Order: sequence, then structure tokens, then C-alpha cells
Amino acid sequence: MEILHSSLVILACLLGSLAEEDLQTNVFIFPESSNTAAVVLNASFQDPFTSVTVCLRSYTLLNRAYGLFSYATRKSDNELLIFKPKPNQYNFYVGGTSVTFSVPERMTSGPQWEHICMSWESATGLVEFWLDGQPLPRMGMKKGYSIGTGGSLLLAQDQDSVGGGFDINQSFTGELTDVYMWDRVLTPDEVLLIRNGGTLSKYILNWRSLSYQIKGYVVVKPSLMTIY
Ligand SMILES: *[C@@H]1O[C@H](CO)[C@@H](O)[C@H](O)[C@H]1NC(C)=O
Ligand SMILES: *[C@@H]1O[C@H](CO)[C@@H](O)[C@H](O)[C@H]1NC(C)=O
Ligand SMILES: [Ca+2]
Repeated sequence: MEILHSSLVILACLLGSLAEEDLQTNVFIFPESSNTAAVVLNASFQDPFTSVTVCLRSYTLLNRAYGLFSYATRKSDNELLIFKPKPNQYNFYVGGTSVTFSVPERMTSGPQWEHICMSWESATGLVEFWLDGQPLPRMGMKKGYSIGTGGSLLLAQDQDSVGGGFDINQSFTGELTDVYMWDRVLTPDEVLLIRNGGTLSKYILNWRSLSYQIKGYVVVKPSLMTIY
């Protein structure tokens, strides 16, 4: 544990000193496909965790595959990963294993912000996937597993090694906002609260107080519309 802790401290030093910023009405814009652009996140958890929830909102016109949220450790580059292989599919990885949620085509005419919350718990292996406030049928994987510490966490790419191994054809282009993470499974009420812009406590990542570092071509700007 001591060793894991110091490697996390080293990682934090390499990232430099990151301010904690309230990004409330802002978005991260990824204006073009690239194998360099990403937002590196400082999530300072010191123990392996046995449950997790990640929520975020994305806005894109991409039809190809892309990585949204990637946590890579030396043990697995897909220790925790939210990946969209195509527009109506979400892959969720824990410890290198994945489940796939195929979602219905949208019935709307125009592009829309998409809100997701994904959670996993070790005790049952169950994965919850909430799309725009609707829970999909639960799936399961990696029962009994623990998500490791000391890894690299970033947005808008799929890491194939710790902190790198990006593929331009799997990069996210578009806008991201409202990125949150907890080391527990949120209740249905909490998921809906977060979707509506509410706040909770004890975050691993908190959009309203985020330590992050921009890599490559990423712009922070206010959203052009009211998102919720
Ligand atoms: C990361 O976050 C932790 C706790 O929020 C903070 O103590 C630490 O200084 C941050 N690291 C950097 C590099 O900003
Ligand atoms: C990305 O996709 C384009 C078009 O399909 C292809 O020409 C190119 O080789 C791909 N690049 C990589 C790094 O896979
Ligand atoms: Ca990967």
C-alpha cells in the first residue's frame, strides 16, 4: 500500500500542480480527431475500490468508435473504460473485461447531449447503465475484482498503455461536461439528481471542483445552450 501510495504521489508531481476549478457552465471541447488531445484528471484515491460510478454528458456527431473515459494501470490498460464502438453501443470495461449495451436509435431529429451514468460493484459484479435517466437491463462481470490504484485517468481517448497508446480513430471529438466519479454505486434518486445538475458528496471526481490538465488541442468554454 505504501508503494502504491508513493507512485500516486509521483504521478501527481508529474502532472504538476493542478488548480481545482468549478467548471459548472463550461464544457471541454475536442475540436478535431487526434492521437494527442486528452484531459488528464487528478483523481486521488489511495485504496483499490470495489464499486464505482462514473457520470458524464457528451455531445458529438461522430459515427465511428471513440473512447470517453479511460483509466489504465500497469496491470490493465482497460482497468476502467467507457468506450463507444458505434453510435448505438456502449462498452464498459472493468479489469480488462467488458459488457456491451446496445441502445435504441434516438427518435429525435437533431443532435442532443447524452447523459450517462455507469456503475459496477464487486460484490455482485453487476453493471448499471443509465442513459438519459433511464436504466437499461443490468449485466454483470468481474465479480470479486478490485479496481487498482496508481493508474492514469483521462477523457476523450482510449489508453493502450498507461498515459498513452492513443489511436486517432478512437479519439473523441465534440463536447464533454458534468464529469463525476464516486467509489460507490449511486442510488436511482442520486443518478436523477446528478442528471438534473444537483450535487452530492464524497466525490472521486467532481466537475464543480476538478483537478485536470489539458493535453493537446482541447478548449474550455461555456456551453452554447442550457444543457439541463
Ligand atoms: C489531486 O487532488 C488531491 C485531493 O483532491 C490534492 O491533494 C492533490 O494536491 C491534487 N494533485 C495535484 C497534482 O493537483
Ligand atoms: C484511421 O482511419 C483512416 C480511415 O479509415 C485510415 O486511413 C487510417 O490508417 C487510420 N489510422 C490509424 C492510425 O489506424
Ligand atoms: Ca485500451
